[in-house]
Amino acid sequence: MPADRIDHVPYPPEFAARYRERGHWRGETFGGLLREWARRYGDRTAITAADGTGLGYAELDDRADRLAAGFHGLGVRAGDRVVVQLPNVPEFFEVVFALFRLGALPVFALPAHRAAEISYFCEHTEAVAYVTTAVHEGFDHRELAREAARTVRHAVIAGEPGEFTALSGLYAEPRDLPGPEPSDLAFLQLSGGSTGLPKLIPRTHDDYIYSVRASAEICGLDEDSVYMCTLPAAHNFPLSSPGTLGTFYAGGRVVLCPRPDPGTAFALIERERVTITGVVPPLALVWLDAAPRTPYDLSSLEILQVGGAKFAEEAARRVEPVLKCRLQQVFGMAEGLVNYTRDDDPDEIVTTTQGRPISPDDEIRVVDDEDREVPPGTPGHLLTRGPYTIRGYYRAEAHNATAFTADGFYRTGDIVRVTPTGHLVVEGRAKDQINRGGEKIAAEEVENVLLGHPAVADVAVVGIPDDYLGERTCAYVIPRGEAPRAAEIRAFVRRSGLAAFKVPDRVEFVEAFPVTGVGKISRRRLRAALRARLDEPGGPGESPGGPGESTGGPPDDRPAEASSPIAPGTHEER
Ligand code: OOB
Repeated sequence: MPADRIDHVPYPPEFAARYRERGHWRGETFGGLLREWARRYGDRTAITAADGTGLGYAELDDRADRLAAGFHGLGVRAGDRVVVQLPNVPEFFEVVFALFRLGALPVFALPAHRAAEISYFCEHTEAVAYVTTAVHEGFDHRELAREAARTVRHAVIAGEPGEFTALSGLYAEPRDLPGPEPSDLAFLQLSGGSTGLPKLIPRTHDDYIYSVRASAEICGLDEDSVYMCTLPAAHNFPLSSPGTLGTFYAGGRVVLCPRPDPGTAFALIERERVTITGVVPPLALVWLDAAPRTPYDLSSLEILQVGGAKFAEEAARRVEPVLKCRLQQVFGMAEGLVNYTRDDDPDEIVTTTQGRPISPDDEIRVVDDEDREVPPGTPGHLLTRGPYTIRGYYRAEAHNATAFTADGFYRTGDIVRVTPTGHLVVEGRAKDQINRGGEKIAAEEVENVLLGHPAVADVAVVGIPDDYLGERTCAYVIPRGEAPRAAEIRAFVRRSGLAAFKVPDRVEFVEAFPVTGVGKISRRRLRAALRARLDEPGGPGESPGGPGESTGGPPDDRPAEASSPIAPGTHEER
């Protein structure tokens, strides 16, 4: 197998043995778990859709079986990849569990992804099928299906199928299917990425089930828990921290929230007596603003989880008094490691730290630029290894050589410090990724698109500080000849088929980049130099090229269109 075709870098046998010995890995699969939940929880409601329709555990189990048979009938087999792009609807879980049962691997696309991302996932994983919805938030996903159909054998549509296969027609007579092993891959999750092409994260049944079970325990979920899935269901945070899967594990009920705006979300919290949900920081800010004058009764809410990006301490302090519920900070990553503040942590810890790891077997190293451990309490690069953290990305051998240490630690790209209590505080980031309110954008991916514009001689995309989103994106462009309009630059990114959240919020035209030296300068250094400029007094408002260096292209500071993969619609609230 060529080096870049390695699907899964397995856990070394001595680690796997240890994780089994300690009871973390219990030899379970998601397909098997659903069967057990159906036996144990039977007719109890597993999922309540936005329209109030309920789906019981036994029913979910049965529908997953029927759908597994249907996918099998289409020729989908164990190990095959299937790109799944569904919004927060019950079918998401039916499809995903059907694929788990077959041993086929869902590739978790987000509803905001567009042709560029979807085509890439289909091609890179050599997917056999693409499952999506007909129309979502005004966008016709069958257009994406038309593109995907060039590489996948089947496009399956929830809703009006057009020329494609209708999901509703796939439910067939259940049949006996062998199913995967616990150590097999369960699915491919998406990485926020810091390089040109998004990376895929291979997770096994063993490792993911451990993180789900332990998360459910840490968050105190039980049969009375009502978890509202507010963020897109496919994202790691609402999927497993403890998320929908953790809620199923505990026998609770999942409520699917179609949009996260306070009007929709608060109404559902009242109607369904929601006890716990998870949001990204900008959404928490919107909810904090709206809560004091909402007509809805939010008193059932016991825990508000906030994660995906740094939650400002000042906002963190407002959660309990305003929403009358406990705050839980969650610092996690689809690659594995998840940290939570705990119920019995003092308020000061809950508001000022991003929590501590799930597992006693999560290994944390904080190092300097030369990989030497820094003294306790000093900020440094966070490296981690453990029972649910991957050892390598999917088919990305060259990238894996730098993303992991020789002894298997994942380089998170986050700068953290560890408090004397063992909690982590996220101090910054050392990766070329922009965290736009929880939405992750690889600078290089957007730059590569912009370099294809005829009027762009060079470009660097960086995050600029923003009170609401934490960061917004700014493309610094050296024009070729006369500077085009900023709106044209943004429209170009949109037309390229990238998700709308990757469209730069702001475009600045400069004559030169603020770096010294001759020859080709690495883009990484360039971005670092631009970021350093932004941190100087004067901040982001100043031209990074310094006085006189900006060509002062047409001022255009309108934000990108309202969209977000993990907090859709939050922009409309402001
Ligand atoms: C979650 O997962 P991803 O894969 O979208 O992003 C991971 C990255 C982290 O490496 C870090 O840079 C950032 O997102 N991040 C945070 C954070 N939570 C995530 N930075 C500061 N403070 C936090 N609380 O975002 C994710 C996965 C599972 C649970 C929660 C979040």
